[in-house]
Amino acid sequence: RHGREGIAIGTGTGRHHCNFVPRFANMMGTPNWCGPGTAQCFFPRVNTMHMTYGGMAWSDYRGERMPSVLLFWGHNPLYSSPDGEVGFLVRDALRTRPKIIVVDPRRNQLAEHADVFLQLRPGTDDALALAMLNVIIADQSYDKAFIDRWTHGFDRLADRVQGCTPEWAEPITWVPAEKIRAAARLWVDAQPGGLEWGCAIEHTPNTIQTVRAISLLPALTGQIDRPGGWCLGMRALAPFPFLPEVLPEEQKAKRLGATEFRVLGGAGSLVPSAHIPAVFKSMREGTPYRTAGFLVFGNNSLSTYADARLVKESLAKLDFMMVADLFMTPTCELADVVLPVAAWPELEQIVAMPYFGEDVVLAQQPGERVGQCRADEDIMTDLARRLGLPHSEESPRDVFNQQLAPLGITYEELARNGPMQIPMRYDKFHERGFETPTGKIELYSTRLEELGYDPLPYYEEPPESPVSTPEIAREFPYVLTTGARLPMYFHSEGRQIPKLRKGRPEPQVEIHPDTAARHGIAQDDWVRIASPRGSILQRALLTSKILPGVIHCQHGWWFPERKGTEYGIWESNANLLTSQAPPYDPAMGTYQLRGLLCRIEKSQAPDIAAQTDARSETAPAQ
Ligand SMILES: Nc1nc2c(c(=O)[nH]1)N[C@H]1C(S)=C(S)[C@@H](COP(=O)(O)OP(=O)(O)OC[C@H]3O[C@@H](n4cnc5c(=O)[nH]c(N)nc54)[C@H](O)[C@@H]3O)O[C@H]1N2
Ligand SMILES: Nc1nc2c(c(=O)[nH]1)N[C@H]1C(S)=C(S)[C@@H](COP(=O)(O)OP(=O)(O)OC[C@H]3O[C@@H](n4cnc5c(=O)[nH]c(N)nc54)[C@H](O)[C@@H]3O)O[C@H]1N2
Ligand SMILES: [Mo]
Repeated sequence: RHGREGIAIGTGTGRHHCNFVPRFANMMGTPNWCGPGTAQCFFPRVNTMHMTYGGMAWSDYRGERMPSVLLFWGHNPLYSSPDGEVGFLVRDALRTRPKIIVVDPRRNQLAEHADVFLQLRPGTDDALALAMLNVIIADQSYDKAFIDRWTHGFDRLADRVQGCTPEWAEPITWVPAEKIRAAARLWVDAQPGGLEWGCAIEHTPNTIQTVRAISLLPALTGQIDRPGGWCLGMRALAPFPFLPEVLPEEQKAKRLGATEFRVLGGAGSLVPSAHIPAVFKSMREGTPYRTAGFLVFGNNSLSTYADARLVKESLAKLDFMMVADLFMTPTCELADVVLPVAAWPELEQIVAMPYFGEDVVLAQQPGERVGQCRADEDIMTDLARRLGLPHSEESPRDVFNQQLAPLGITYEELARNGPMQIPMRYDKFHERGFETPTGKIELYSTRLEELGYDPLPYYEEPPESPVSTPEIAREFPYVLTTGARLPMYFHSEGRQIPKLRKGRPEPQVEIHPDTAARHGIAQDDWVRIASPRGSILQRALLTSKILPGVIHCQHGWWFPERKGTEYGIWESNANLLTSQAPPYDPAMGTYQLRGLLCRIEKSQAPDIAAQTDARSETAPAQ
């Protein structure tokens, strides 16, 4: 009734089936697949790197030598282990005692060992990166031969960052100018170096330019695709068959938000997706057309999208909602149909690391499967077959074999033979250049220019901050960051597992002891954290590891043990403090999850008994 575009396909992050979701959307004929990570996680790095370097680059931990310096930027792979540079490789690298630079508002365990620790105000990473570029260019310590031969637009970059001195950046970032200089010089002097960056730089409305600025630091030292440097992957697999070619042009043109955010949903994107706020608006308001159905494969929407109340209001307007998940979540409770899925050890898949690099490939094989659960890939395949969609004759196994074709091996053979490690080759760009329009590393991005965006990185103050909104800051004086990862939980997943829950039974907010004292807050007190949008309760964790002007609260909290259908999702959920409203990153459509404003006060404990009684009548049969 509402056209194919009236069905949105949702997903979460980092699970086996994530690539199958945009593939399924293309087969369905809907341009609108989305997830809380498409504009906020990894895709900004992937798309930026393809425009700048022609592919993803990774620190060289498996080659001829380890890096001599590691730059950890808003990233703690020892806990988070994401996107392919898995934590144990980082641990191996750390054992060889490289120099360490850490950029983080919190002194995390990497920062404890750092040679230079840049403790910055959340959301100002762009200014800091520009200042480091400024130092290297002013010092003339860059690799001139490499720059001349293999990069495009150096002079224009030099012009752009000329005024971005460490003294300029100090009041913006709260990092002393001398430390910025020291970091830039250590980065150059200790080469070869690896860059490790995380999603903190993708949680602001200046995401693309922040990622761009940081990505240029390795280019200036020329240790690209060299032993111990920042290396392009071996790309052992054929590109995943997302099937963009089966989505008709007139359907592509209907992708929500794609005309405006062309690095998210248009020509600048490797895997184009819809703009989240536009999808929810289409559910709520029916503009520019109505999204009436939502098929969700593994996402707790009420937890991980910004502005959880608006998300609920939007989902309530749907005609039909399906959620496939491992657990009954608050989001599943809103669905018409819930499909129980198989967990990763219950199914077969290809694991290739690092993502978009593929130096190691293995066949993950299922153990036992419990109950009636099915793999997401099988659910999508069966739906496609019932609907007679294009390519539905291909099984997940067929897709794996297509991916493995360049290796001359089938899934069965790979499963039998064990993991394949593709030996590292260096200087791969000497053969064909970099896969960018100029064949060089584009310090000046001709792709961004062509798409109508600034081809050079710039600083932009976060839209809600002590600087840009001093009137809000009078009432909400602290800078808020959310969601630094915990080892025992994956986002909102895992709180029903007692062994994991024991490690962090309750949500915690990190506050500097001096700040806490000012509000009469003691360790383990309940604290009300309020932003201009709402407030939540978490318990105080007093720590001098966080800047006194910064508050960090955990994300992903709900309480599976509570009766009733909402499981306390409105109590401690960080995304009651965030917003889906503009401004967004002009290219990627990213909204703000870190670097907002908040205030804190001591609170009573939450009244759980009252909640339970009020809702127990509507409790589902478990
Ligand atoms: N155990 C576990 N592992 C996970 C996840 C999980 O939930 N649990 N999630 C997965 C996913 S999807 C992702 S994206 C990755 C994320 O993992 P990472 O990229 O490592 O990111 P985070 O752990 O979110 O944050 C890393 C650091 O960023 C800092 N930070 C906060 N705000 C800012 C800021 O404004 N600027 C800078 N420079 N730093 C800031 C935090 O203090 C923290 O120390 O982890 C993945 N792995
Ligand atoms: N405030 C704030 N919000 C954030 C972040 C933050 O740092 N701060 N981080 C953002 C980032 S980087 C990301 S990537 C997103 C992550 O957001 P999501 O990936 O949506 O995270 P979850 O809420 O854990 O939702 C995933 C759901 O998938 C289920 N699941 C697990 N495995 C499978 C499976 O194999 N199949 C299916 N069908 N379901 C499965 C889990 O039980 C869980 O309910 O959150 C974003 N939201
Ligand atoms: Mo993420």
